[in-house]
Parts: sequence; structure tokens; C-alpha cells
Amino acid sequence: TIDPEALRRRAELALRTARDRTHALTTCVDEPDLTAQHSPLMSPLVWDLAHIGNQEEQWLLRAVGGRDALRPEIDSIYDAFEHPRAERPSLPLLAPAEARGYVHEVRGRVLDILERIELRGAPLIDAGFAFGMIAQHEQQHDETMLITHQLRRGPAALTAPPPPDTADAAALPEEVLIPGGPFTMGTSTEPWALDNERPAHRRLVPAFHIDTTPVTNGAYERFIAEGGYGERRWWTAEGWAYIQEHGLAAPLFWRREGGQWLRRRFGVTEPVPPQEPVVHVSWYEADAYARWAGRRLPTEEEWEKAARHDPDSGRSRRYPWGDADPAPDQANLGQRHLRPAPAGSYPKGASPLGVRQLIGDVWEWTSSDFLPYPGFRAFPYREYSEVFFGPAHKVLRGGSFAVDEVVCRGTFRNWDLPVRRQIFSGFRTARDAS
Ligand code: AVJ
Ligand code: FE
Repeated sequence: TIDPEALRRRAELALRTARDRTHALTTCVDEPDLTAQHSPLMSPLVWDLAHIGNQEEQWLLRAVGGRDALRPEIDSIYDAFEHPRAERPSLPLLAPAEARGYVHEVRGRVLDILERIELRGAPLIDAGFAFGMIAQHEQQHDETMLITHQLRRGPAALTAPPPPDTADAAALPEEVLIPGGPFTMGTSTEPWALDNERPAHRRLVPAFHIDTTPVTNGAYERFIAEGGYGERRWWTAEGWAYIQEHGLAAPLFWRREGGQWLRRRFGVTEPVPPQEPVVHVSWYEADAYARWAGRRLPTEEEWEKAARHDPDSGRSRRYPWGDADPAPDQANLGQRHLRPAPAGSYPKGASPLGVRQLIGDVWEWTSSDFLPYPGFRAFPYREYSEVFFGPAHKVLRGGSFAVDEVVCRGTFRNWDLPVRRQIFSGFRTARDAS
């Protein structure tokens, strides 16, 4: 049990950290850029901004605080299920100044509620769950807004220092053997874990090998150079049809010029760095690369076992390095850097068996469909995960450089359609041990 004051401070810090980032992402461009739709795949930034405030109003002000609605008439505009992204620019959205005023007003009342409320009892408030959930929601939309920034044309609006180059990839084995046997997947104890991460349950996972690091741009370039996009046998039927229909021949944002690959990254064009993990690939491309390499994508349970299983104690840990929250020298998280770190970086973030960069850098596609764990219960709303369960969505694990630590745990599950590539998605490969 955590001291109630410490819990309150943690909730407040999580909310403030998210808001600082939201502020940075929505003040670095001018008004027309906030209301424009930079890609039909994304909302205008100003929609994300007011949606963040509206979710906070619905959950923390109304459901937790029992307060009257502040702006009930805008609920429907900011309901993601009522309006697909492509149609959001045509809605009567709050203008940037109004949206800022709205989120500020909601937050003021929420901090007031947080001061007074006892953070235990009903599941929604126990251990500050709803506050943690809303901080995570805001951080997830911050990542979404960062994707919008990456899709936006024009000069750079955001800058950040490069990640520290601590890579010692040359000295690392290419793959790590994870011994077979049971391990505990998911969690029943992590206080702010979301519904789809629960409950903890045992799984028997046969021995397998997994790449020590995510697949690099350099390795992916070889796949391209050796005709990977032109050979039917590496692709699933859907993947092959998709790359034909859309004429895909390289990751999103890549372009071939003067015999080399260039990529556009937050408004700057640069040669593709060969040591960095590849990013902006679809599940179809990750899956095809793995087959070309004579390997396969890891399953979700293999990924989590590689990230959490401690072979000495048999316990599952919160992170590859143990149970402590991530330190800056363990994982590339929180948009501190605007790119993944070279493969082999962050030796202090390695798993007990030596797998690197499982947390941070790039989201990692797994071969698994997004499905509920045995004993799953939707909480507190079906539209967070339950409505997405099924074969249409593939699971991604581990978080990217754009993920804040409040949304990143060894148990955290992300999901998306197999065609998606504007997300910060990469992968690593695996193979059976027998
Ligand atoms: C879990 C990242 C797939 O962004 O669609 C945000 C998170 N849910 N608002 C998404 C979410 C509701 C979700 N992902
Ligand atoms: Fe949302």
C-alpha cells in the first residue's frame, strides 16, 4: 500500500507532465496549422486538444468528482466513435483559444477534486486509477499529435537533441535464447494498468530465439535491395495485395535519391541512418521482412516473456531491468529525443538475458491478434479495448520514443490495423528454438 499523499502527488505529477507536453505540441505551430488537417489519417491538432479536455471532464469532473457537466453540448463533437478522423475538420470545433481555455478550466476543477478526494474504495478511484487513466489518455493523444507533426509538411516545428550513442551492437550476439517454460503474463497488481493488461495469468511458452535489438534501417535496406517488395513469396495474400494497390516499395517517409535512401523526419530530410531501428513500417512489411530473413515475428506472449521473465526467480518484472520506473539511461521514452536510438543502445535497460531496447525507441509489431486475456473484464468503458478485440488488429509492444513512461510498462498493449505505418512502428524477429 502506498501512502495517500504520495499517491496524490503522483497523480498530480502525471497530469501536469501530460499537460506540459500537450502545451508544447500545440503552441509550436500557428493557428492555421492547429485547425488544418495535415493528413486524412489524423485529426486536426485542435480536435485532439479539446478531446483531451472533454475526456477529462467526463471521467474526472463528472464520474469521479460528481460535478455538473461544464460543456455537455460538445461531448458529441469529441466522441471518437461518432466521428471518424477524416470528418473531424468539418465539425464545429472549438477554436484554438477556446479549446485552450476549456482544457485549462477543466484541469483547474480536477486538481481541486484531487486535493479533496480519498484515493481508495471504488475501483474507479482506488489508487488514483481514473487520474492515471486520464494522464495516460492525454499522453496517448500526445503521441497521436506527434504523428500529426511528422505528417505535416513544411519546416521543423519541433526539435530535440539526439539520443546518447551508447550502442555496442558489434559486440552483441544477434539473438538471445529464451528458455521454455511457464511465465506470468499480464498483471493484477499494477495500479494504473488498463483493462486489457489484466488479469495476470500463467502461460507456457516453448523456448525461442529473439533478436537482441530491433531490426535496423541497414538490415531493412538489404531486404529492399534484394527485391523483397517484388517477391510474392515473402508476403501474406493481404499484404501482397496491399503493397501492389498502393505501390509501396519502402517505409513511409523514405525516398530514393542519387543512389541513396533519404527520409523526412519532423520537417528535416536526412540520409537514412543505417544503425537506427527501422520505423514507419506496416505489419505486412514487418511480417514479409521476417519471412525473407528466414524468421518470423514474435508472438505477443514471447515478447512479454522476453521483456519480463526473470529466469532466476521465475517472477515477471515490471520492466526488462527490474521493477523500478524507467530512468533516462535505461530507455528512450517521453519524446526526449525525436528518433529511436541506434540498435544496441541502453545497455542499462537490457533484460536479464541480454535483450536490448524492448522498452522505448520503436513500437514492435507482434504476430498476435489483439484478444482479451482469460478473465478479462472491460473497465471502465468498453470502447477503450473491448470493441477492438478480434483478428482485424495486431498487437504492438514496448512503446516508442514518443511514449511517456506513464503509458509504458512491460504489460502495456497497443494495437492497430496491419496497414498502419504513420505510427512509430518497427519490429524485431524471432525463431523457434527446436
Ligand atoms: C490504444 C493507442 C490504440 O489512440 O486509438 C485514445 C488510445 N483510446 N483515446 C488510440 C486511445 C482512446 C488508442 N490506442
Ligand atoms: Fe481518446
